[in-house]
Amino acid sequence: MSVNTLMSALLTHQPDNALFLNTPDGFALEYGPLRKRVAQTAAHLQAVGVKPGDRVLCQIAKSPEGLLLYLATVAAGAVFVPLNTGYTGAEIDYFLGDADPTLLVLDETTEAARCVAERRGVHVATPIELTASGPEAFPVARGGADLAAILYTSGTTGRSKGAMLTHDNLLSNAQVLRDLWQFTQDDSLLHALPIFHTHGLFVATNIMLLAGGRMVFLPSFDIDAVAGHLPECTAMMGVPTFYTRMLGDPRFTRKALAHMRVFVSGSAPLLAESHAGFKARTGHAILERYGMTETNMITSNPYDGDRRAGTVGHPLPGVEMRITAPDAQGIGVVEVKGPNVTPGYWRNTEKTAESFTEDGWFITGDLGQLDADGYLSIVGRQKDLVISGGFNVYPKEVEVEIDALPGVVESAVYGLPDPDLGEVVAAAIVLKADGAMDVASLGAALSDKLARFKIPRRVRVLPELPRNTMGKVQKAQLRAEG
Ligand code: MCA
Ligand code: AMP
Repeated sequence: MSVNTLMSALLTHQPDNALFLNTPDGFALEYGPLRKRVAQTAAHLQAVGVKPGDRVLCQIAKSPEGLLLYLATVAAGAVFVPLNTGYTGAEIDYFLGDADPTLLVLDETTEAARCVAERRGVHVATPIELTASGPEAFPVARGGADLAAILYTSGTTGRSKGAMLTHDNLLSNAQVLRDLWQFTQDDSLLHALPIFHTHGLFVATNIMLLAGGRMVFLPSFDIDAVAGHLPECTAMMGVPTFYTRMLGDPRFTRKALAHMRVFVSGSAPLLAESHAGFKARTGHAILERYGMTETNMITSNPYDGDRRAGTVGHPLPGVEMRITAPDAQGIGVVEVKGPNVTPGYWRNTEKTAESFTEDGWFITGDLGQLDADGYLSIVGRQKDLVISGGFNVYPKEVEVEIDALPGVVESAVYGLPDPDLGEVVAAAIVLKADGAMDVASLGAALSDKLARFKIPRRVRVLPELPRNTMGKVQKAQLRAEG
């Protein structure tokens, strides 16, 4: 009999197994009730017309219901498409058009949202409606090559692309990471990441569901809540900002964290000094790994063995990695092949073709270098990208919006180092005569177009942009000038 590949693996634990979820407001769910609620939610999805292969587009706050919706969508044979909660109406409209969903899930279904969605023939519902008790549906059979999710990532041309992720992509990566990082049902993960990205949704959640462990599910990274709940946890996963904030707080001592098994970092570079500082303060060597939405996780530092600061470790078992066209220092583009890699971008054969080599390797756009022991370091990026607190911002997308503003001739958007977020978005703008622009006025002008995290926090007005002889804007020079 055919099975639902991902759900058959994730929802196998005994009904009385350790708590699956536990939120600060006391919400608790064990594996038995979880299975039942997933089946009930899948039935609601089917009742509103969601069929196998259909997309379910969601923009919802982090909650246990959000997680049920992910699992139920996959159980119904459909494709989960979560969106950053910061996206504006204009951004959502683009995703509605591109993802072409059957159902849009919003925390509050305002009249305006219903009108926009219904004009496109899309049903609108809330997570509460969809996760209410009712009849149960059996998981719909889905094979490993079927889609489980589409995650949007911005592109260098300014338009977001939907990375398609199959059941096999997600399951293979979660199995490898569970084993490598030795997660078991005795683990309790402090989960403070959002669940609309790979890190919080797939790396954290799929691993814990596979292991049959417990999660303390915080709505966001609140340092007091983290300090309060870490004593009942064994593991934590986070972006580097989590660890720099913990280092700035005297409560996270060696004694307070002595019971912890592992701290994992990823999504953005962890500074070697943060790694060393955390080790000196707490005795824990943070385990840094590297991945991408399109590839899931690619490399990891060892669980047993030397976790080297400033490196992202070795390729995961079953994942092939190579560095193409290395220069004299061995620096080249990281390329990947394996069961973890996306089959391509949703309804975008052109971008899919551009992202793979002729012999089938996915081109990450990251510049890497291997040391003598095969540890990879990400030393730069070929792609024009800013990573702010773990959120990716593609400068082109912001430049297009700034350039469209009245009074603007042109702009260049780039990243500047920031002690808290790693990088922040900055803009250099050339104005028509007599214009003026600062952070506040630019923020106000872009507020209904771009999510807050994409809006420049530093703005400079220049008479012209620095260009090389080829006419290319010199972003390195802008960065150096601050
Ligand atoms: C929030 N704001 C931000 C960011 N987050 N601005 C720039 N960069 C950010 N990352 C803005 C809000 O819009 C708001 O703006 C103001 O900052 C305060 O919001 P608040 O929610 O209080 O922010 P915070 O607590 O400071 O949040 C920072 C954070 C959070 C904890 C680092 O951004 C976070 O949880 N990031 C994790 C991202 C993540 O999961 N990435 C994984 C991607 P205003 O005041 O103007 O309204 S997956 C991935 O990259 C790959 C696959 C991988 O390898 O994992
Ligand atoms: P995303 O588009 O959100 O999937 O982000 C993927 C990108 O984040 C990668 O291509 C890298 O540039 C970056 N990234 C993820 N993890 C790390 C890490 N540990 N160190 C450096 N960069 C990272």
